[in-house]
Amino acid sequence: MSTSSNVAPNDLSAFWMPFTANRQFKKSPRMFVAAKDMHYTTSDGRQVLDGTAGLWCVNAGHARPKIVEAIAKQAAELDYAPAFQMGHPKAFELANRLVDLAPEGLDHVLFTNSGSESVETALKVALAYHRVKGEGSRFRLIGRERGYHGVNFGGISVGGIVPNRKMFGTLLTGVDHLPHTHNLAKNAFSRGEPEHGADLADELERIVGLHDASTIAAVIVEPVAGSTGVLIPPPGYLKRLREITKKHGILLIFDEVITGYGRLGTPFGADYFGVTPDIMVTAKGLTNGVIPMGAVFVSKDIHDAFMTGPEHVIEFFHGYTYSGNPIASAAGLATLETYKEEGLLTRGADLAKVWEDGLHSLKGLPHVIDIRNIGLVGAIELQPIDGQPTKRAFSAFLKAYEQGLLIRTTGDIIALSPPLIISESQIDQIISTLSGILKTLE
Ligand code: PXG
Repeated sequence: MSTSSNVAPNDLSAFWMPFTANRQFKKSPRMFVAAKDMHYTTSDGRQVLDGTAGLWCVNAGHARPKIVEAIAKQAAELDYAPAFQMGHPKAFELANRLVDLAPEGLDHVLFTNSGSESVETALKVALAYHRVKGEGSRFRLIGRERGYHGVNFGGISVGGIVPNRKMFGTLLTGVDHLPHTHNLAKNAFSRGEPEHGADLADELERIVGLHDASTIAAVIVEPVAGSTGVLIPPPGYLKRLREITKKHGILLIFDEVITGYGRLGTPFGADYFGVTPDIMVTAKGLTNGVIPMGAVFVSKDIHDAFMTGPEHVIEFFHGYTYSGNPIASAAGLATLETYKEEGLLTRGADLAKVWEDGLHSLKGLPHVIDIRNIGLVGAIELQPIDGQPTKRAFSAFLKAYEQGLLIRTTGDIIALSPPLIISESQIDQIISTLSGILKTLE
């Protein structure tokens, strides 16, 4: 048997790891055994600066006392309560706090256990909403190329990342995709929102023209596409999507699993861009990544459309055993308190300039073909090695880990999204470590 700090490579075969090069990992494992604030501790006792907030979720940093205490207390007090036909106070309290924080008009919350489940929930609400309104012909869902909406069937159907889709059969039918907005030729090395490409939102008019508005239920996009390499929308793009969807009675869903809870320097991406969707999908930062939980915000209009018929009948046939789980709810409440006490939901805005200047100082280093930033998110796009896509960025990831820095890579793009408690000197550390690595990459 192994303990967490004593894991030998021959113990590793049973766990088929998610989105991981399993054979490479198991030959040369990278293990974290502890974490505090901005740092992980590795199994060989090294400190690693967290440049990615875990997987874009630990927005308040690691092992924050309030959250740790809330979880322990809740586990002892009420560990589980049935989620269907029964309630417990903390889920209601959390929903109220979330609605207070959300853009005006998003007045109701459905709880889930992940971003992927939040996406499925949102898509199902959208389809059912039209049906209860008597517009059941609206069955189409429109996503976007290079979009990431988790890994379940609805999410990969509206998503636009080829390897996540191509293995899995026919997916959902009745799905179409907007073009993505990434344009290196015109927008490389933009700071913040890139200048060109707002007109790509008009492609939605083309799609509506093709299928007819009466068949379209919803459009789902990430305000800033995260997993696919930090693709930032051109100014006006999301506003235009809002106008077109409204005009045609189509619901607009923002997938804010990454952009929610302070990542852009505002509570939500909707606040950053000044565009309110009909449905907002969140997870990750909701509980600081500590306990799995997601929240789907919906407008009053959507919610109220379901509240008809006999009162003893279930209004929406959907939910999870762990929807609004007591421990997750307690973690969510403590997380929101921590964000509030420390001003973390807007701290990204204070740091954005330092972050932007640091990142863009890497321009001109070998293989760097683009640098992008918004709030406390950054991306460095590298020229792929001929015939070996992803290899260059992956070797940057391995080198960074050896040098005490955690980064993410997707394709040949390095993505950065540190906890919102990061100090300016830690930003400098990220930039100087990356600068050293970029100079030595093959
Ligand atoms: N929507 C969006 C926009 C996401 O970014 C999901 C849905 C799915 O969430 P769950 O909780 O089911 O994983 C995500 C998840 C990365 C990375 O490094 C991104 C995610 C997850 C893991 C890694 O790009 N995003």
